[in-house]
Amino acid sequence: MARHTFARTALAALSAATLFALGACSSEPPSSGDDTGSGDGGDELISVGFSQVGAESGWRSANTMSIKDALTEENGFELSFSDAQQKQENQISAIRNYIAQGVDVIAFSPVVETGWDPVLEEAKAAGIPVVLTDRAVETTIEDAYVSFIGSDFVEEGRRSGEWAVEQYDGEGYKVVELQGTTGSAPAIDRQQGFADAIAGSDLEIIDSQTGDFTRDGGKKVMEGFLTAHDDIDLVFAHNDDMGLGAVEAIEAAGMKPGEDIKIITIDGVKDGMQALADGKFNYIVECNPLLGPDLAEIIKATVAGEPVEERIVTHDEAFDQEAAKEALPDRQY
Ligand code: GYE
Repeated sequence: MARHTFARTALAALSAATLFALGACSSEPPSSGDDTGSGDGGDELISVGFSQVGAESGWRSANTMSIKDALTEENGFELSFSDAQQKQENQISAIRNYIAQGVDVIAFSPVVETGWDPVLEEAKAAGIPVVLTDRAVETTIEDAYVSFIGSDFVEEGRRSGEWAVEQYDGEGYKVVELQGTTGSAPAIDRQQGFADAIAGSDLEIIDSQTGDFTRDGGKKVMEGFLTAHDDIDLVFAHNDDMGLGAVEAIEAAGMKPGEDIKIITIDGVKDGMQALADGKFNYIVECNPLLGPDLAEIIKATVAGEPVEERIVTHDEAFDQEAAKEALPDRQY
């Protein structure tokens, strides 16, 4: 299948009004939950098997809602949706089920970067196009997927680090890092981008561990950091949820998050933006979870045999405390 220039409607199409309208019908996805696509190709609907990472964060919930809202019967899709609970083996078996069902298109958000070659090869052999959303894979399979839609995670890490340097360089800040899921593209890339940005400054990462992108994980790891170090100035959390867990741990230790210990996170979901507006976070680099509309377009173009864009990079903003106060009332997720 040819793939070069897909006239990208991009995220300009994701106007607030559109998102709001999509959000309004989110509660009743047509056929979600349990690997039930028909894939018979006998009707007009495009059958899609989507394997989601899990439900680990506010970002993920918004992402799932966006996908289910975009891939509706009304829009021409029959969606089979499965939640892998952050386990690669669950994703691989979901994808194998979709191959066995003979869906028209498989889409997934890979929990980790590596280990996908066999199942990607199987999809290719079955002639089923694959679309990646959100996270990247490392693969040796040629033309393993038609398109990859998602943010530039290295850039998100870099922007977080650049802001930290701008604000705090010269103060000898000690930084702890709450990493996302080990081996996942956003954890690898955000760590890299942040490290690159603070190189040459006097900010120093004194500890770095995974909190698996969950609030609980962030809290537990932060408790450990607070026990091990009495000189933490700044937390860099790879997502809002882990940052919110850190807030709980810092408060429980009798300190003020956002003041005694500064916090920078990535995502920009409502709870994170609220914490920023409340002065408990100091900065958020946004990661846009609303990938459903672009995914729907890419799938339609793929099935129609039209060329599609190989990589669609989502547009992300960044917020300080004042910007969060302004943005909060209109925040959709
Ligand atoms: O930042 C985090 C989620 O892959 C971009 O996964 C996504 C990340 C997001 O759990 O909150």
